Amino acid sequence: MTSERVYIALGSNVGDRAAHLAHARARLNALPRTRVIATSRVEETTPIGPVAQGPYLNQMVLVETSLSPEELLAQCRKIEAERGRERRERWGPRTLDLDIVRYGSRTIREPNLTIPHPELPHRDFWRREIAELEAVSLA
Ligand code: A4P
Ligand code: MG
Repeated sequence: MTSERVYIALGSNVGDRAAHLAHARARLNALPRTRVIATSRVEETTPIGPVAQGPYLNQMVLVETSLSPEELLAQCRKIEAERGRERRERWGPRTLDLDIVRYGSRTIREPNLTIPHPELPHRDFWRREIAELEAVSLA
């Protein structure tokens, strides 16, 4: 089965932010037919969007997987739930968020899944983190 390179963005701004990110990295690496190839630096970032909230820790993870995009999304939702993620308002504070930013070179436009992630052009820290991972993974 062929596998694809997928960039997953981690974000947290509630509770023990570093521990939430560590949980996500470990769980992604333990998923079936999936392994973590490289991780970017963890960055503290100013919250984006209309909601007043605390600063985020953000990190990009590069995985190789043969899970389908839909299977991977379901796993990401499960990992978020394990850290007590509650969905109240869009762009509101969260213990743990996993966004699939890129999935190989695919373009997906489904009601519950848009790839590349539509915020990619607007988030400098994501683009910086991806550039960091591309440098590592091509070396
Ligand atoms: N969904 C669609 N496409 C995707 C994708 N590529 N990856 C759907 C993951 N999910 C995707 O997500 C809502 C629905 O989006 C999911 O059910 C899935 O089917 P959600 O996580 O429940 O809601 P959300 O996170 O509030 O919305 P969204 O649009 O994912 O927002 P973002 O982009 O995650 O923004 N500031 C800083 N500094 N750092 C941050 O990381 N994040 C946000 C949240 C706001 N401000 C931030 C940060
Ligand atoms: Mg999200």
